[in-house]
Amino acid sequence: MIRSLKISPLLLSALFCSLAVTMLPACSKTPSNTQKNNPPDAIYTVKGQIIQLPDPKRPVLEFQIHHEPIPNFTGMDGSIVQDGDDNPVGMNAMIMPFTTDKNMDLSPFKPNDKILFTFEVRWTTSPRMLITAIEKLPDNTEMIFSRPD
Ligand SMILES: [Cu+2]
Repeated sequence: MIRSLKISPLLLSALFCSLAVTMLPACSKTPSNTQKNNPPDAIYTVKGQIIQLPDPKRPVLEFQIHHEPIPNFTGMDGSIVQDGDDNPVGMNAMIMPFTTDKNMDLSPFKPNDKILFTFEVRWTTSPRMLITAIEKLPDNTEMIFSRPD
């Protein structure tokens, strides 16, 4: 079964930016100081909606984001994650916890905000999913949380 993936121009440019980030550090808005000597396995830029903000006073509260599908998401082995029918699908839209750099100011953000964010993946060290850039999108930004058939 083959699914066609409709990718919005914004997401496409975001994906291109995430590719460029690996070659051009200047593209990254908030370089992570703590991870300088520990290059990520992958970097993605994706749209999402804030479900829950972290609270420094209550570490149990994670930063949770409902992110759009990430069709080029690769697993630990470096290949695009497949579904049960061996089709490369990457990562479906889901609500997922992320870590942010301690220096990142999240005060402008609130639950339900639509955002464009960049995160780094490190499979063998922590944090596994580290957000390095985040920006607020207009409230009327269209979000796609289901995979087109
Ligand atoms: Cu996810």
